Amino acid sequence: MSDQQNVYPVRDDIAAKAWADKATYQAMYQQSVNEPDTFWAEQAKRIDWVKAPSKIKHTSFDPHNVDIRWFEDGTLNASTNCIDRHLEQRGDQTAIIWEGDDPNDSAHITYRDLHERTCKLANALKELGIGKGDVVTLYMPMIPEAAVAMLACARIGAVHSVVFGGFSPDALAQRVVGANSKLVITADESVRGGKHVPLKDNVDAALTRDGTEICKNVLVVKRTGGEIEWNDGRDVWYADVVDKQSADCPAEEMNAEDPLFILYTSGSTGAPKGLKHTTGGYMVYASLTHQYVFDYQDGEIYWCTADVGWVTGHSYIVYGPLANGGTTLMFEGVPSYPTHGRMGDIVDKHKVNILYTAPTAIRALMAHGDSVMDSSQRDTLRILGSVGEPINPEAWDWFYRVIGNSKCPIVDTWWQTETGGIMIAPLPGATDLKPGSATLPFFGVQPALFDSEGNTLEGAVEGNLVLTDSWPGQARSIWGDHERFTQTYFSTYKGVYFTGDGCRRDEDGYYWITGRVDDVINVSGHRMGTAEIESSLVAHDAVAEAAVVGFPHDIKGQGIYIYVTLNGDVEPTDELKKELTQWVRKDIGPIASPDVIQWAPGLPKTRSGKIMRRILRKIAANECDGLGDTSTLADPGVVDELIENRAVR
Ligand code: 6R9
Repeated sequence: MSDQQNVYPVRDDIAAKAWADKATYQAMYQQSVNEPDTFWAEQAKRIDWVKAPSKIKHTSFDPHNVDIRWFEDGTLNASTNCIDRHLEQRGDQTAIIWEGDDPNDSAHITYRDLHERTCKLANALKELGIGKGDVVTLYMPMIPEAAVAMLACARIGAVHSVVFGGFSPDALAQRVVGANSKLVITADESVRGGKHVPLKDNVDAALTRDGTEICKNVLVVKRTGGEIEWNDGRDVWYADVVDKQSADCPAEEMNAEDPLFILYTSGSTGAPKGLKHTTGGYMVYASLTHQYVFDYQDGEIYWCTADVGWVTGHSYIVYGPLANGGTTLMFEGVPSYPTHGRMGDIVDKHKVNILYTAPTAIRALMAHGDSVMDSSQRDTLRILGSVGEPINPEAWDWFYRVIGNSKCPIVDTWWQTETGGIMIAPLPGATDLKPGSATLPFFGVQPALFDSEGNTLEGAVEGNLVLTDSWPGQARSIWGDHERFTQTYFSTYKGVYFTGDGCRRDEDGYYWITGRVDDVINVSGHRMGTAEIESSLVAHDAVAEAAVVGFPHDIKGQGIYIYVTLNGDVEPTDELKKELTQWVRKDIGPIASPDVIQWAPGLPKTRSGKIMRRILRKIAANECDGLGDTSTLADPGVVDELIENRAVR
């Protein structure tokens, strides 16, 4: 089908009251790229500054000197922007709706409550010796305290580093050490789908690892009352230290370029890297994108289903919606519990207007048929959003038709941990939709497609997606390793930011993300480096060598396919496959669970010893006919062996 046949024009009812129609988008976009200083000086006014910036854009992508600064002489505080400035007008408005894992559990937290809770925790953090510039690690369930903790850190100028609660003790330890973190905030247990996850036990295990002595305290929220070990002198109950504090805590005046948070993400090589996001540009960008991309209108109920452990949770559960004085819903559980109708039920229960979720969640529900949404009406919905991976047209259609009752535009939002906020996406009142396309760039975003030699490709074409100039939400560095930041993003193509994604542009200038072109895989919207999983496997005694690739998976988007070469004397048994599966889960976390393990007596390598992943990807995808050129292989025979014994799915 040609792209032209499947177009969903902007709806009149949406355009009539939207923040931007077609002409507004065009005018604002043109100004944002032609006169960035003028455009962003104006947009910066949406944020309350202690001292308004006079310098706007100061950025260089030159690989000899990558230097990214926005609003550099401005000062502000992120937490007052998310809370205090709303108190007068909307102190009694709900800031956070919390929906527990159990459908009978929910809570409404007003802006006034949020202020009190944030100030008390901020004072408690000070009592624990945390101050400006210190890094606090958050390893938390999806409970209001997670948002409060982020805001409390921001209030006193501490830098938060949220680690997804599904990561293993080792992964957590690595991030505590990497960020030199003095405090971990956690809960006794988290609850998801009726099951308890032992967060505190995981923290205990993590803090036995080398280098974690830097961490002096563990602040523990009592979520379930489940049994936990207690380490006197290190562990502190949240209520014990927070409840007694004053509800007043002056906010630290931060420079626009002071760090707001670190967030670890996977790349194609090496250990996960902690991206550094700063305060001023990030806040301007998170709030502007949240308003325009979701067309957020005053009083609307907005629900992003992400976890706060991912960048989507940072920008679009916490900072964006709260900076805009919105009502943001935070869900503790999973869409399949207690029934597959839960997502629709929550929409009805809380009268949700905007629903932002991930293709993998949609596909998982879709697999149960249209009737999974029978328990709900969902007629409050106005706008739908998708993020995390390409959305296939079938899932798009189901999302549109079944969840959105064929009346809600879908904003397919392409962006990354590194970009801080949404980069390519439709605006509901301005952009005609094409299922599967993230459509057009947001204000200030200048995409280009490059071939592998670094030539710019014009017109309707496919290539590697780069961004030719900076935007305010961009990560400034990798924590403690600016050289790696430069190497990773600015050295493949000189003078531009390389995204790692492949992309097609059609005749209307619409962008269609095709997926990663590096060794990063995307499993259920979670980013993982194949190298991380490989290094976990080779640490097992039985394993001589391992190669990990992604393969197409109906629900997860990509699954994890592992080729393992065993040490000479080891028997390849099903028991051992189970053991290796457990090994990886334990080492990295359940999100890295292998889907398929194939024994590989040999791996296809070039004569210089490089594993030919291109071939392994084809075999894993069952595309054995088009293997392409194998003549550079040191031993072409291993390929036949792998094809013959490939795992049949
Ligand atoms: C926000 C987030 C980033 C990678 C990115 C790309 C993929 C995200 C997408 C998408 C196609 C979309 N991705 N959104 N691909 N269409 N709408 O997901 O950040 O976890 O860092 O992942 O996810 O491959 O490079 P992060």
